[in-house]
Amino acid sequence: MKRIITYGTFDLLHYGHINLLRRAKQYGDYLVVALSTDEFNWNQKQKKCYFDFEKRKQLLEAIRYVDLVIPENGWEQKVSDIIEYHIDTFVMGDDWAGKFDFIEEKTDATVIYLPRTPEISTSQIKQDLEKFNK
Ligand code: C2G
Repeated sequence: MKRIITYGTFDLLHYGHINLLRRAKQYGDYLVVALSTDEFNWNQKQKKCYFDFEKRKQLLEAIRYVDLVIPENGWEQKVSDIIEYHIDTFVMGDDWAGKFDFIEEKTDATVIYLPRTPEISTSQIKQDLEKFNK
């Protein structure tokens, strides 16, 4: 069984996230999503989520490509996650290109960066909604 992992906030879940998850799943049979906790988002990513962790987790668990959702509590857990969950492939959108190459030195996992879906983002949705409601 080929196992994949990816990380993210996935707030205001949109088709860009789904595109990433669908393509990530193509690298194997079992996709683990490490979902950023509310504390991690706020303390380390300066992101205030619209949906809290439990709601974002519920949404991700409803996606056919996702097999397991685990919490992402910090930047440093990736290597131990990959070992603990016997991950073969680590996948991220290419806005992270190069940032996680160290994983290939520290684990047997392959690192893949996939092109982002260009025109959509959570911040874009929030900006558009503000405009619509003016
Ligand atoms: N993504 C994408 N296309 C978009 C928006 C997002 O492919 N239009 C991808 C991102 O590249 C990322 C994943 O979807 O791989 C989740 O995006 P975010 O929720 O914004 O995740 P991020 O804040 O980048 O957190 O430790 C890593 C971090 O947790 C990643």
